[in-house]
Amino acid sequence: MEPTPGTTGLDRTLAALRDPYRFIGRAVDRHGSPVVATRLLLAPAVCVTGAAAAAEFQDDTHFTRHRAVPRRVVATLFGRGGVQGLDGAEHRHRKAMFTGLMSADRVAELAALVDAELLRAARSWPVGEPVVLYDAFRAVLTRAVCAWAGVPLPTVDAERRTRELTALFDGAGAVGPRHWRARLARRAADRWAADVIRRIRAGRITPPEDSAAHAVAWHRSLDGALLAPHTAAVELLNVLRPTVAVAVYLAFAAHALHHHPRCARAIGDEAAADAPGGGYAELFAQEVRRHYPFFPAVAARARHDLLFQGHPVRRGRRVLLDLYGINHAAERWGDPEEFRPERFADAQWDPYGFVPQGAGDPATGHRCPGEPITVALIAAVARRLVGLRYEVPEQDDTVDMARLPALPRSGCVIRPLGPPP
Ligand code: HEM
Ligand code: MYR
Repeated sequence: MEPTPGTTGLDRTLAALRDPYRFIGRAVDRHGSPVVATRLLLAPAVCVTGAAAAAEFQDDTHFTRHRAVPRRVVATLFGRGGVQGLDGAEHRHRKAMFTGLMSADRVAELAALVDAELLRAARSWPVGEPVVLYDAFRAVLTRAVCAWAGVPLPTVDAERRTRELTALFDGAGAVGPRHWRARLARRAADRWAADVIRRIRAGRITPPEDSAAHAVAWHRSLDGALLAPHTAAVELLNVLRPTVAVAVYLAFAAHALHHHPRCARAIGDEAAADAPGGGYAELFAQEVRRHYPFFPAVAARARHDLLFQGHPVRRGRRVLLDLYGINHAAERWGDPEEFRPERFADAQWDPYGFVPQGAGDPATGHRCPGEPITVALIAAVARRLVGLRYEVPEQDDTVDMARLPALPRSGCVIRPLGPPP
């Protein structure tokens, strides 16, 4: 047994907030160990990186998600009582409700809805006027995902719901007014979604049987009971919110198309040949998810005193797994800072080595169930964007790595040169 390098004496929360995506990677480099002790949010914590650490982290006999995530993230991003904080049989049962929504047909339907909404939006853009793509994408995704999920969205409410769903993920890791807006948005969104659930159960709205709203409203726990309205609301928002959050990846996709014209040409050629899905646009989507920063790290707590990669970890200690660092590990990716979709053409899928949305198996662990949606939407929007005629005006589109989530500073501004074909 080797002592864990690092120190729990000095609180490092501010340093983590200054550089949230590289904080763990830097600590690991400094100490020359993939397991480093530190202090965050006034409590001792352990930071870990690497595929081997990711595999060990997934073992729920050693780690629990109960109270693993900081309260401020639960009060905004996740909500109380949702799948993210469950363990064991209860977690697997609740998780199946989400994975059940991701059939290839249903994912393709969502991609088609997003594409149609984006085309509709593009038709309304005045030629020559700047459009902030990140903002346009959030509005498009909100409308599309509500339609797809069976959630009524009157036109007058669309802007407000877009703002609330955005605040939930945009302010979770912020400090100050952005964070407080997220807390207010959580309250408003919980009330809205609980009301949708009550109306479904009262028979006042009847979403299609294969929709998310139907699945959540009628889901039964292992004890046979329907979810409490507030819990059901949190789970319905666990479908709506992250789908709107795909706008972050879509902004990065627009950024990549601009900075790597050869990728735009390859996607355009494929679309022109009317090639079926699964081609270059999908490799591009995977590289967007690997290359750009989004979800920095995931958290769990040690169930008991244990050895992690040979280092002692005390019972109850919070352990943070470095998602961003694993996607940028030089040993695995060779040239991690290069944007190169081709690397996915013959990639052997390692569920612990490519972890943009968590590690391991989504059915048994906490890995994100929404990856098929995320990939399909990035690919569909990339295909649509390369078919539009626009110029990219001078702007600061550098990626703000100190922001949570990171974003191109300008939000990616384009100027349409003509109506969509
Ligand atoms: C879990 C990221 C999109 C639904 C997660 C986790 C991450 C993540 C890092 C936690 C993994 C862990 O704890 O080990 C993302 C990112 C997305 C995205 C960056 C891009 C926008 C989606 C979509 C959906 C979704 C589109 C559903 C439509 C969920 C749910 C969980 C989850 C329900 C909780 C799973 C569990 O605790 O078992 N996601 N996600 N996510 N994601 Fe996503
Ligand atoms: C989702 O909505 O579930 C997916 C996208 C959310 C991204 C939010 C990124 C910042 C949150 C910081 C969480 C740190 C947890 C240890």
